[in-house]
Amino acid sequence: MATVRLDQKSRALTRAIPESYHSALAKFFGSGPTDINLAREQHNAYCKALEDAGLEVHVLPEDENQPDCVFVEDQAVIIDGHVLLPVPGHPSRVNEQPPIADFLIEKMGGAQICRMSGDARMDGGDILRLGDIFFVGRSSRTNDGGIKELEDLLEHLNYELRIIDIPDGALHLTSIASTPTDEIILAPKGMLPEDAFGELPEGSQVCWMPIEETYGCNTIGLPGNKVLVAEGYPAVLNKLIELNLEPIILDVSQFRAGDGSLTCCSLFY
Ligand code: CIR
Repeated sequence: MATVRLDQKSRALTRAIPESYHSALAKFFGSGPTDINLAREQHNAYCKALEDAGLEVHVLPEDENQPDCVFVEDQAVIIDGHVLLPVPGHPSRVNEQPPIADFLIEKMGGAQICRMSGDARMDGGDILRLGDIFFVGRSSRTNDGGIKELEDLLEHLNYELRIIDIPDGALHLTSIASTPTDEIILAPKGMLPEDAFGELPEGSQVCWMPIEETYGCNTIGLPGNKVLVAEGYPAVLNKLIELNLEPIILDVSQFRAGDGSLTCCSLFY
């Protein structure tokens, strides 16, 4: 989940992997999961890494009728205690949302909940936060109606929203960029125009990574300078070390096989 600041990451919601995960949607990074036991091992290691970093982690049960249900990031947009429940951009993923919504409503007592409606569509994976600036990907999953609803919420909260057109070869904005800290954006050089993120506040910067390491640009910054990073992306790893962060490397090959990245598997609430 890329919509909370570092200091707001204390509780994470994740969801277990069903046997049906082998039928997850896959046409960008992956060609479909091949090993459900390995996927589950990798997911357990992911949850443990979050716990080891001091977070309280809740794992919702899997739903065999929802092959993509592990990718909870797409089902809710949580900003400063407000929850926007989007209409997911792919029809096969719509029924993943109710248990996630129920959990958030119960745990975030008093949170303001908005439900997207009509033709608006959005996957939470299209939203990225850098301090007080939000970026949204206009993608095959997120349309102008969805962006308008996010814009209304952010206007109410006094935050700026910048729109980024996602190239055809990518699923979501967070598939190609992340904010390992509240001042740094990691993104692959050549995938987006150099001015895609616009002018950033003093002290903030985009770190452009080699395009072959696009998948590695999805990281999760955690309190205490820790950052989760996928195994196999040396330039990204070196950049994180150069930034004085403490990388925690995870093998997420079976997330990738289902087009998912690190951020896709958690919601910080
Ligand atoms: C999908 O295509 O919807 C899933 N197989 C992958 C979702 C990944 N989520 C994300 O990037 N936020």
